[in-house]
Amino acid sequence: MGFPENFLWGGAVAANQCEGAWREGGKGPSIMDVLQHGVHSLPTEGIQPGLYYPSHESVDFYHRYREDLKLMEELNFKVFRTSIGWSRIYPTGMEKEPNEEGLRFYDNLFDEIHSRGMEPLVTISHFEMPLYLSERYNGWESRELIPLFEKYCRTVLTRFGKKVKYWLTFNEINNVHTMPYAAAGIRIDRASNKAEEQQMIYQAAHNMFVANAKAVKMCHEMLPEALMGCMLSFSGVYPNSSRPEDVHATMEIEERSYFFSDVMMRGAYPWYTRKLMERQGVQLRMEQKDLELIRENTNDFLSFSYYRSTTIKDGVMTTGHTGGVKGIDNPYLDTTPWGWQIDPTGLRIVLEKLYDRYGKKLFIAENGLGARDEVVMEQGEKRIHDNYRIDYIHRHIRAIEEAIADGIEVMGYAYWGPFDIVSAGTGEMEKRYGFVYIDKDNEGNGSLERIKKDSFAWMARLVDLNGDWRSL
Ligand code: BGP
Repeated sequence: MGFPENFLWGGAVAANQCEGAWREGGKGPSIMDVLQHGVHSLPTEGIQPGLYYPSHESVDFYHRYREDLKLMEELNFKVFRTSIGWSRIYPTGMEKEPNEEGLRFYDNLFDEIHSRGMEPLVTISHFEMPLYLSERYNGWESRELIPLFEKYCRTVLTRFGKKVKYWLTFNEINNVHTMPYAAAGIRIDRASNKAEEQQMIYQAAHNMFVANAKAVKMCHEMLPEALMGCMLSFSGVYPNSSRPEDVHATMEIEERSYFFSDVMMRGAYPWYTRKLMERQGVQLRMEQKDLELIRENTNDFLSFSYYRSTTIKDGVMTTGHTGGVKGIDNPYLDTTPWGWQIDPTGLRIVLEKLYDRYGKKLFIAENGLGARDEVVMEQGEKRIHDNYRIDYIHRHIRAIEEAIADGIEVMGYAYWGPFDIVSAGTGEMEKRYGFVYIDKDNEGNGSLERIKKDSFAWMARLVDLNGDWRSL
């Protein structure tokens, strides 16, 4: 038992959920800047005066990253995952030349990450794109985005190639189905019927697959030492009963996600999606070379987020959330106030299934507990007693350790939201994941003060022990 010597312990955030400074440094508005209540809400028509948009200030990482990364160093992290805001580099996506100030920001950020003893793991597009691209082209539904993304990738790979070894193309690409605006910049609310909606979704996915393959190719040609991973959301899904219909419905739900990783890891459209598209009347517009490109440029590793599990009952509608698909509650599991069921063994199962399916290295790019934390005053000091978070991590770490003991190659574990950030799902601040509390509420009030929670010292020690929880 135990974790490999070079295991990458760390934390993960996304630019739009922590940076703020939405109009500074030459940045253009991004799709997240017009959302008030997270990825399931509809964007407002442009930025409306007087309305509150959580991404505009977020937790001000843009100005406070040095302070925050110092805390990450104290946690003994080896890796820090963040994303590049596309609209910091190309404010509308259309410019011929990149915005130097945006590039400089990430130059400094990546330097700081290194100087704090961590490797950056960089998502090229984490639930965002320049707003202009969504409005003009309906996001990834249009093929026009492929060369624009290629240009953006070439810029960041050229500029940061020496500083960044680990790359991811799109965050949770399989959420194009359930949160199409955030994941692909498409407005399915503008589709006139279900068939049109499905057409948009699959077309966007196809264009993103081509863009992903081009990014992989570019990375391999330009940076032979670097790795380009893909990133999906994989929650655990179980049949609600042993009824064969429930088992089959579960399989179909899993295939909705496997579709994405099959294309990017195996390099071909799986048979089950071809059939599904045919039945839904989807006709993909593609170019001759697309399939060859996809076949020849598969990702180097598979990263994924895992928060919880759910159960599937045939005939009962499922919904999609940031934590993955949601069906019926499992009576054997505890549930958070946000309805997420805590299931460490589910993580072990997902790791085994993914390794079995692809046989390539896995990276846990997100895992964590969103909870309502309370600040209490003790001997004149602000304290946050978050034992529930310690318990959650402890149990998930043990599950990962067991999977590693089974022979699965896990590259690392990035805890989601190591300091409190804006929730992607709802736009709230009060759904907190951090080891560091940030004083800000759902309406945007607060001093932005950073306060260590009890879990901070525990996590720092766990990482220092390379995950040896027995010695804690
Ligand atoms: C994932 C996203 C993240 C993140 C996380 C937690 O789906 O990749 O951006 O926020 O879920 O979700 P939430 O913020 O809704 O609690």
